[in-house]
Parts: sequence; structure tokens; C-alpha cells
Amino acid sequence: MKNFWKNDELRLQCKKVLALSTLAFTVAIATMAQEVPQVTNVMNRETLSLNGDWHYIVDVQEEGYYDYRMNPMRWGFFSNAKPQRPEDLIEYDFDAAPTMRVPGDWNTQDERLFFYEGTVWLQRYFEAPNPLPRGGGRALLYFGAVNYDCHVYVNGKKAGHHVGGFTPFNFDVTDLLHEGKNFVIVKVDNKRSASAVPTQIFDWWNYGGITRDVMLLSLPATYIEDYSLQLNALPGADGKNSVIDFTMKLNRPAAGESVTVTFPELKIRRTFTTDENGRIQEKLSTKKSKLELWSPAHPRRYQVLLECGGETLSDSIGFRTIETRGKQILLNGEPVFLKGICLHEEKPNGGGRANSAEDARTLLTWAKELGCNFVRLAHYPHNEYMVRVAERMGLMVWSEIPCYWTIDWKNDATYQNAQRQLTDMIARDRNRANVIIWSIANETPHSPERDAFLGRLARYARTLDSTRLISMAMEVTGASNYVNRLQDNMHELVDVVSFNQYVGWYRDVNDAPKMRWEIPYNKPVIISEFGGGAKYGLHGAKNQRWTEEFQENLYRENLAMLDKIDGLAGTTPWILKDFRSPRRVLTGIQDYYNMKGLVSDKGERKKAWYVLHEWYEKK
Ligand code: GCB
Repeated sequence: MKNFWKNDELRLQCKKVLALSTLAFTVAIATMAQEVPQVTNVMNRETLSLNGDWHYIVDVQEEGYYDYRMNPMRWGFFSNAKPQRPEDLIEYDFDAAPTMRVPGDWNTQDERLFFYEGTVWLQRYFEAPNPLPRGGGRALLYFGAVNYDCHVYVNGKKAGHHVGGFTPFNFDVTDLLHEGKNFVIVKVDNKRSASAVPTQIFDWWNYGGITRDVMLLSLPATYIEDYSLQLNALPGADGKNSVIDFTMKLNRPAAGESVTVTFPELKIRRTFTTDENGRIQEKLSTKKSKLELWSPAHPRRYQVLLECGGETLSDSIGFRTIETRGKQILLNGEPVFLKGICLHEEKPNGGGRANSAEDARTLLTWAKELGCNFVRLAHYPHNEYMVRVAERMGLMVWSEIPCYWTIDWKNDATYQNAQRQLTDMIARDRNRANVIIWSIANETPHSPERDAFLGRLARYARTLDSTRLISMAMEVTGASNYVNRLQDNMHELVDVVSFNQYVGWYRDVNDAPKMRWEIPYNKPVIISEFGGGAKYGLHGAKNQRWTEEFQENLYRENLAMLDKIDGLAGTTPWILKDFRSPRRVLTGIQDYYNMKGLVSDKGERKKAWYVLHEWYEKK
């Protein structure tokens, strides 16, 4: 503590005050951070959960860093300082501060924080793993997601900094831990910014906090960081002789490490050796057994064990192919119609951010009951439970990064941020058979800069994963005289052209029956959004806004219109459940909810639910 003026962290914070650019600041922080590449499949590794009650201090003015002259605060909040003598003045005390649940957003845990967007510091103690990692073993502090910007400290020392609210990250904290009682402090800031991803304006609640699981991972010195197991081609007629592409990467470039892959049910057991980069790239053949493919009707997954060093990592992997042919999407070589629905990652009953397997089951069961085989997880990567539970339930997934509306296209730091979110989304879920589409954006205004930004992102996505489809939710722009023309320069870079359209709500009320569609591309089309708002229980004439009858009629007319679209390969109407949004201020109707759900926030079905259900039953 005596050395606080020399403390790098405080110096860096001061530089921030002196208006270093965001980019320079990020780079400066990154050079001292101990972030290591995302470790995948954390759920099946040896972990210590740090979920639970964390103390918190709301910090409107960054008091945790600065004094009244904007000089470094003497007892920075990250140090968890305590008075050493009775006369010492320290004007905060985590131990006396209230607690909130982690994972959890602060907005729904403290009514004073419902609309709050700013900094909150969170703290908890934990017992170090016993024994502490030795002989080069590593301890990684893993966060499923923190919204939006966070600085993490362990025992008063900086562990790292992370930007982006919906993807996992981990810091190597081995050297910061000591035996017995340790503490971790996280400074979270969810303020909006024009250069962030998402940017300043978006139509969902900006839930702040440590919104997903926190864990301490204990790993050997050399561990499997990431791997991929993908079906290379469909099995032969007898279901045998499939080829599975296996790639694997260690955390360091260690040559000659042996890794054994076992699929007990497929009678596969092979041992490979890493190359000088610590990687393996091999093929596995299912010669001996008939491979059953993953599909919504039969969501078959196989147990796999990966052994390396002292660690045995297990996973459940499904195999399928996904591709397009002309205007069709082919799942396992057969045309499939995507009967979908959009959803936000929000618990029912005003509960805030969804963050558990149970939340995922509730929401996805509603989607299944609606007749869906597909969900669009809007507008950001949802938590890992959501994807894994969907895989088990037989729901295909569209997964998206929050390049939403007016992104700062010319800003390279913004691009890097988006690319990082895309990379982490793909790294986490690349082994989930149900994920069939990576979406790189939603409803972005056309411009050459936007095309350059998104084009670069689409090309980059393909270098990371060539086994899935790329798409983005575009906007219908060429509408005139009852013609909806789909036009977007990005059509060349996506596999599926997806469009949001709001005939009957934002425009052309009553005109759905007259609409003609012009789609000049020989690619599958998904209508990635349509819909309108209704308050559950509000009844009236079908031309009366906000009534269930209005929404019911809108669905009837839109679905009849969609039936006329040549090459329609699926749809994901907007949206499963009413969700919170600060944009939706109409008193008595919206009350800060977007009301376009087919079910209310409590799960009550509106009349339009039955219209879509019936349409899906016939598809
Ligand atoms: C859209 C957006 C979605 C909004 C929706 C609406 O086009 O993609 O995020 O919530 O419209 O309700 O206006």
C-alpha cells in the first residue's frame, strides 16, 4: 500500500484522465494484463465456482480510483483497504456493503439501480484451491460474461481488463493467489458509448454486472485450450465410414505431447502427438460403427473424452452437415424449413438477465411448444447454457454479435472489438451441432464504410469456421408501390440472405396482402423479424393498436404474405416474450417493455401465438 504512487494501475488510470485515446488506453492496459486465450468447455473442467453473494459499491464518479483533484485515490477500491489504526480514514468498506447475487444483473437486484448505467465495484472472498497449482499448473479466473467493461483485481493486484458484454474471458491468476483466504474485486461499467459494440442506442435493457458464471479453473501446466470435432462429410449409405475432422490446440507451443481421443459409443480410440505449435490436425474415421446424425427430430450426441497430461476432458458432440443449394438450406443433405422464433436472454417475470440452465429450459420449452425447430438468439451471444440446452432439445441456433444499428464503422478499435466478440462466440460454441448460422450484424444502415466493416467481418468469420453458414439480419430497403425489394451489397458475402420487415406495424398497415416480393439472389431467404406489439389481455377490433386482435391479424396477414415468397427457407418472428427496453415508454401499455412478444413476460399466450403455432404445424 505504501507504494501506491508507483502503482502501475493508478498511473494508467491517470493517463486515462489525461485523455489518452481509448485505443491507446486499451493497448496500455493489455500490455500489463494476464489475459490468456479463452479456454473452451469450462463446464466440464475442474472448477471452483465463485458464484454467490458479492458485496457491491455503486460508484457514480469513479471515486474508487480518484480523489477530489482527480489524482489517484489513496486507498483505491481495488485494494480492499482496511483501517490499520483507529484514527485511519478509509471511506469505504466492502464487508459492510450490501450484497447481490452473481451471476446477476444489478438492475433487478436493487431498485435504486433499475435505470443505472455506470460503475459498480463487486467484491468477494474465496478460499484458494488446496493445494495451490504447483509445478507450473495454472489457475485461471473465468467469467462467462460481464457487461460491459470490467477491470479485475485479485488480492489488490490487477488481473486484467475486458471489453464486451456477452462473451467469456479468462485471466491467468496463478501468481496472484496465496494459500487460504483471497479476494477478488471487479469494477464493472455499463455506460454506453458511440464507439462500442453495441453502440449507444439499442432496443433491449442494458443489464449491468457480472451477468454469467464466475469460476476458478485449475489446469495442468500444459492443457487443452480449444478443440474442434466436426463431421467432414455425410456417412455412406450404410451409415458407416464417416470422417470427423479433429483439430486441437494446447495453451503453449509444446511439441510431442500426446492426446488421446475416445468416442466409446463409436469404438474410436486414437492417440496423436502435437506438432511444434502444440497443435493437432487429424481425421477420425467411424469405420466400425454406424454414425447417427444430429437433427431436431433426433438430437443425438456422442460422449467424447480428450486426455492430455493429467486432464481428461469430456464433452457431448453431435454430428451433422449444414449447407445451401440454390434457395434451399440442407441439413444432413435434406432441405429443411427453419421454423424459428427470436429471443432475448431475459428471464420471465421481470427477472432480468437469464443466466442458468433452468432459465434456458423455460424459454426454450416455450419455443418448442410453439412448434419451433430453430431459435434466433438475438442480438448478442447468449450464455452457454442456452446453446447447450437447445442442442439437447433439438433446436437449431442462429447466434449473433451485437453489431446493431449505428455502429461506428470507420473506427478500427470498434472493428477490433466486434471481431474479438465474433472470435470468442465461435470459439465457445464451435462444437455445438445445433449452431448452424453465425450472424454478424442486425439492421445496419447502408454505406460503403459499413460494407467494408461487415465484409471484413464476414471474411474473417469464414477463416474461423468453414462448417457453418454466415448471415446477418438486413433491412428491406426497396419498398415502393407494394413491392418489397431485398437489396443489400452484403448479399455476396453471406450464405443466407435474411431480412427484417415490419409490414403491418411500422409501415403499410393493412397492406400485407398487396405486397409483392422481389428477391434478386439465388440464395435461401430467412425473414429474420416481423411482428407487432400487443398487451396480453387487451382486446378490441383488429385495427386497434396494442390489442391481441391487432397482433393476431398482423400475424395472419404476414404469414400469408410470407407463403408467397419464392425461396423462403425459414422465419424467426419478433419475438417469443415481451422484454424490457428503455425505448418503450408508452405508459399503461409498454411501461418499458417491448410488447411484441407472442407470450407476455409471465408466459401467457397471446392470440397471435396460436396463429404461428398453426402455421408451423403445417410446415
Ligand atoms: C427491429 C430490431 C429489434 C427491435 C424490433 C422492434 O428491427 O432488430 O431489435 O426490438 O425491431 O421491436 O422494433
